[in-house]
Amino acid sequence: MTQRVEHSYTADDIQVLEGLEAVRKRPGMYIGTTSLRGLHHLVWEIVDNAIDEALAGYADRILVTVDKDNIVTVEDNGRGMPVGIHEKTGKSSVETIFTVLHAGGKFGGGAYKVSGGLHGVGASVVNALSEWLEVNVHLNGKEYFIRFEHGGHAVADLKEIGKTDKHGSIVRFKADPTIFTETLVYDHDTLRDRLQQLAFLNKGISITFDDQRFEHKPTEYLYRGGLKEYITFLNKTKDPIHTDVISTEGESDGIQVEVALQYNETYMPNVYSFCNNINTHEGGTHEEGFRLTMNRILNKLARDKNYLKPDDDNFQADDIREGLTAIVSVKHPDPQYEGQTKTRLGNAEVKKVVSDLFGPAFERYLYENPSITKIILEKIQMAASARIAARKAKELTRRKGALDFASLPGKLADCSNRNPELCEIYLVEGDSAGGSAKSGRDREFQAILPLRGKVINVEKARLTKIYDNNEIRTMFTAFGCGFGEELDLSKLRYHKIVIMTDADVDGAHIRTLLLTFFYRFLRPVIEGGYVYFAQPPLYRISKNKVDKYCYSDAELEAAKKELGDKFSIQRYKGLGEMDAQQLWETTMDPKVRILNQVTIDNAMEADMVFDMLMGDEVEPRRNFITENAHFVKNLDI
Ligand code: TTJ
Repeated sequence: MTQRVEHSYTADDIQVLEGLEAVRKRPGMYIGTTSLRGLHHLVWEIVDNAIDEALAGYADRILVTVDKDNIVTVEDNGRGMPVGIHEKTGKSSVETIFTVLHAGGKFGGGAYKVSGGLHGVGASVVNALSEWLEVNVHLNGKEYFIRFEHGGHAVADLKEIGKTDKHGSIVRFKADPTIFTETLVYDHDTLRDRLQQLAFLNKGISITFDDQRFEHKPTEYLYRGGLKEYITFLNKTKDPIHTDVISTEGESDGIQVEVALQYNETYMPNVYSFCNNINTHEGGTHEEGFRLTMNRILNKLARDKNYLKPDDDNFQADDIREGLTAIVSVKHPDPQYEGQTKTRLGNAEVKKVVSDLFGPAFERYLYENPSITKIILEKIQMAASARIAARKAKELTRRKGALDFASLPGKLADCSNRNPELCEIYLVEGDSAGGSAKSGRDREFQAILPLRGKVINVEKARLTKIYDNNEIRTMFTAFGCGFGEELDLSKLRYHKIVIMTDADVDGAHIRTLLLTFFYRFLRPVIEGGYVYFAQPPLYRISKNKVDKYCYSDAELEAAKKELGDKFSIQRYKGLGEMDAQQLWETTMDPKVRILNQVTIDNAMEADMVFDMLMGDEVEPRRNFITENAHFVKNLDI
């Protein structure tokens, strides 16, 4: 469908060029950043167009390829982009799609654009930021081709290049190195995870990922069960307490709603929401509609079935969420996003639509499945009693002054400086390494907290037990910033919290247990960039009484070459093998040490990693621990 417009051909043509120039001048305005994340945006924008064609009902297969030179190809088996001359520009419609900002939506053929990407900014942005981009269209028995170079300029008009019996669109592009100066190398896991997620969120669409930089075969993601399969996937490492995934879908006022949920044995809620395939991290009206409906129906049932006595207060939202894995996904023709990161859905009407579609279906399911209802209500009842007990325990803890600094157990060797910006606290595995760290540190600004034994797995323990745990309490007290809803970052006593563990599997395990704890109780502390991993050396290589420490195998190899013959190598297995002086010189001295800052780019991803780590499956955990670098980005040396 084209639109009638009154611009003249020439005027529009100028506007076109200005448009793409503007994108190249200020890429950040269109893709947020030109870092790795921005690079991936290019892929998502193109993929979203293919998803739209599939959601419109014309395509069911999408193939995404990354070749050895990081050239990306996205192919769908849809109708094929329109090839006729576009009234407004006088150029082919394909060329118009890739050279006019915001042109995408006008080719939707009546179907609205639902997928996320750059919120519809369009394929032209990708073209503008590519060294070159090529499009092949298979349509009505013919194949067409066009190529753009140097930031979006068509080399020639769209041209018929042969016959075909296929239909669909193929886009290939090479990101422009003068724009993406940081890196042109796509991250395999980022692409894979998002493509898999898109397949979960859009049931029946086959999405194949072919990463030719690696030796493995292409992977096809195809989920006919959609969100139901997504929930099963999320609960894979946990024990569900009922076998069915409860799900519903429907449409009202042009808004599509899908909900799926299942309770598991754990105590942690995992509720995710999406609008138009975008993860709405900050929630919004769809999540509210879901939560209120859950609360209303489960409280009503609990009263009817006498789980709540007439005098009892209603179950709280937190009781109902314990161990709940749920996904709410809506598709909306005109989404309004709010919040700090524009990931909260604001459309007020969505709350009622979700509630009207999900409520009756959920209620019917529970009435038809009384045994499952019983399991769920018993779990919620347990959560409520645990909450009441935990509140008492917390009050008691507070009354005893356990969170006051004065009551700190003797284990913490604090620093003398009181300016949090300058202060660091080392969480050290084991008493012996703790001892070395205490002697080796600069006590002016470095505090040491030795951790005894295994850190409690907060995913697997009830709140009472967590609050009762000595290491946890000492950490809360030492950090000083409180936790959960009462967390106040301005009270954080150290702006660097450094996790220092052995460079072995046990050390990695302790690290992940600590991260889980931070993630669940002190997330803003991670988000604020205050958490780091220390990196002890793996080797010491010595020659003529001169020592050199190596932090990786590559460094060791380089050092061997440099030193020529006759040297001795010591491999460090644990922090305990180093004396205080060595520990300072290699791992704690700000002048030489390597600190890896912990980041959470994507809360959901991190959460799933935690689930995997904390779950009972040994194999994925071992794999993760060996590749652990995922979490962290190398920061200051
Ligand atoms: C629009 O209405 C007429 C028939 O084609 C419709 C359309 O836009 N189809 C379409 C676009 N299919 N696939 C695309 C597409 C695919 C990729 C990979 C990238 C882009 C920018 C568009």
